[in-house]
Amino acid sequence: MTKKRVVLLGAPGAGKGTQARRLVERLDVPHVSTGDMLREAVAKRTPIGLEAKACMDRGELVPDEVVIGVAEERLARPDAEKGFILDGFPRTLVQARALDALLARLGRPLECCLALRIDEAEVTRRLLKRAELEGRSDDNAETIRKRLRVHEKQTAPLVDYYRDQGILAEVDAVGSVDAIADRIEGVLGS
Ligand code: B4P
Repeated sequence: MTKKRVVLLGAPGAGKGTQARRLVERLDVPHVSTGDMLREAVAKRTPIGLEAKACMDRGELVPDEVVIGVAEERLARPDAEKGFILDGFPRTLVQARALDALLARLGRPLECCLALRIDEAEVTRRLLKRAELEGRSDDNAETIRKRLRVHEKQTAPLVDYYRDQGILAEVDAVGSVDAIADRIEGVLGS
């Protein structure tokens, strides 16, 4: 049976958003991207957006309590009962534990953490290319370096966290978008 309660883990630019958009179409579950939700809050100048903007522009993580609130509110909505693709959340151990506690309360535990494996040179190349195409304020050489350091320190340890839970699947995230989507499909469908 296909797994439908999934976390996508990976460095900035690993392709979490790209693969999540494919998966939600195929599985007919909501795409829960904390990055997208925070960017929307920034665009609307909400209090959360104003707090998040400075952190995002510096390449730092937005405070746990802010992001946890945003993610919990989204996951508690009825459409997430059939499953969800979490993209960019959790990013710290505190967030991972809060997510586990929420899903335990809802009686819908995670089924899979997909870790996208990719090296720094390739993600830097992708993000600099995205900077040319989309002009995102956190896609510049200095901020990308900072985001990669933050990822290594605060997010990479989640691989062990989910390995210990027995739900980790590592996927090679280099190659065409289609090839990577096929690898992910193989993992989730098994
Ligand atoms: P995110 O929006 O999550 O962004 P990301 O990590 O940069 O990107 P992603 O991995 O999704 O890459 P994408 O598919 O777009 O986070 C932004 C910021 O928000 C964070 O730095 C932080 O400040 C804040 N934030 C978000 N969540 C948070 C949390 N939980 N806690 C605290 N703070 C949080 O791919 C990148 C590029 O590569 C694209 O241009 C794409 O077209 C290209 N690409 C994708 N796949 C490719 C492939 N196979 N080959 C070539 N190019 C590819």
